[in-house]
Amino acid sequence: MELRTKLLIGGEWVAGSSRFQTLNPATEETIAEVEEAGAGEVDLAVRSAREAFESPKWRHMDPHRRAALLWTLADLVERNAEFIAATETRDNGKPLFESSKVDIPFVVANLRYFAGWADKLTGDVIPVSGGFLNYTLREPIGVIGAIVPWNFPLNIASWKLAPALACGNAVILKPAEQTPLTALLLGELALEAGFPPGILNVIPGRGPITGQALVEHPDVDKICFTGSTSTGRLVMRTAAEGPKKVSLELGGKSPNVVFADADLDAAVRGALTGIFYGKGEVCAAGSRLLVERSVHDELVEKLASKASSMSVGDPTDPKTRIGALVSAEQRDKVLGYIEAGHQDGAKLVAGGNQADVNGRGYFVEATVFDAVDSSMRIAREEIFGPVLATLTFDGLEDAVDIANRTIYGLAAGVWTRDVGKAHRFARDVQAGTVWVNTYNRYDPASPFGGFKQSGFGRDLGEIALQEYTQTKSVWVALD
Ligand code: TXE
Repeated sequence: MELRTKLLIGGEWVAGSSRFQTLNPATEETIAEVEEAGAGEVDLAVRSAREAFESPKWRHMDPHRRAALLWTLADLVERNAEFIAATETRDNGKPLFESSKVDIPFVVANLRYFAGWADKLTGDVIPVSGGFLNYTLREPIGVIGAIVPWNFPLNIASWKLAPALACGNAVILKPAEQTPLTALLLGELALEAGFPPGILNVIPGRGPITGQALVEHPDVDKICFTGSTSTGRLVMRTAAEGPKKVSLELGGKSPNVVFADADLDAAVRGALTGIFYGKGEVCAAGSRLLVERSVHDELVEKLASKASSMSVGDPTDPKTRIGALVSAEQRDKVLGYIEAGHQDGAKLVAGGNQADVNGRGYFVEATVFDAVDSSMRIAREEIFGPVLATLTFDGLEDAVDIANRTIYGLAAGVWTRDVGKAHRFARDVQAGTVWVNTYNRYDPASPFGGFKQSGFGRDLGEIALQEYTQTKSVWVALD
């Protein structure tokens, strides 16, 4: 494969109305100039998606054939995994270890999981009154605009397009402007797999230009979005004009709670993965560590020593576990929060600075603050970087109370050997995913999404099919 930089619309590679650069955040070098879809290209993409969606070739395609297309796409991604993972690492700055061992294999598994659903979308027969047969059909929604972020570029794209295509929709994928390259590679593979032209369109571009035009377009039936809470709010407001359907997966400030009876070494490992995996640019990052008072000193000491020895480095080195933040803007935002931590009186116990990796790139050290309380900015706001805020609690009720003291509700972790306590916490915490004695586990079969201001709608799992189908009720008079 080779890098693609044009827009994929209606099965053709076309020029945009402008261009933008995508950088390698580890070297600050330009990787490519990418075509940007303006309102005209967005309109073209919507028209070709509509035409492809309405075409009998797609509408009346046997469901098992749609499944086969998704399976073929999964095989093609797997065959090209090395190049795709390397491209993801160059574009995003994430360690090659993550893109090659986690992100791209997840894309493959996810495409296969939803391929399996394509011919299993059944309706119901409903026992209505009178002499009637009533049954339901589950039909595709139509043209889906998928707007995805830069932290798991291809992975989150697959969370949207795999179920959307399995259910028989047409998709317009808008990758984030920081990381457009792997989405274009996927577009190429979808054509090779044999998806009809126009069923998957890929249109890179900046949010306020391409993204906004896609949300505004009257012939897009649904927007599925993952990104910041503020942009999610704007997307929803714009979509209200249609009105068009919306699902939103937004930010988080997830609590990772360690009780005194936990396996502390496992909890330390879980705290580290919870915040430093993906450089902390993870919507479900365990960015608030809540530690029960009696084990606080021991746990924080272990954590600080491990965090201080975590090396930040060249993402292409297979041994690197913390790569470069996605952009200078994101690095500055993270450094700003480290400054805010100092100003608010939190105690720095690890990291706290930019990391020097060959004198270039947007690297920040694995950073841990202790003595944080819930009023501080670093405990309230999504940092989206390798910065952990440690708070102390006394007992289960206090843990739940502090855990829920946030506008967000995406995920939570709990570490304890007491089964009852684990389940009580899981019941009482306001979060869409709860991990017990583990953190950051995902599977294509398990739903993911937010409570509270972390959004609504679910990605992954059988429940995601609801986001991409609509129900039709059919009445038949029997007499
Ligand atoms: O996100 P945006 P940004 C959080 C994280 C990060 C902050 C800012 O805290 O520091 O958001 O990141 C597109 N109409 N998350 O500014 O703007 C945009 O092009 C339509 C959490 O990059 O939400 C991109 O494709 N689309 C999050 C996508 O929205 C628009 C992941 C996400 O970008 C648009 C990313 C508009 N007006 C950031 N403006 C998570 N939950 O995982 C932008 N976009």
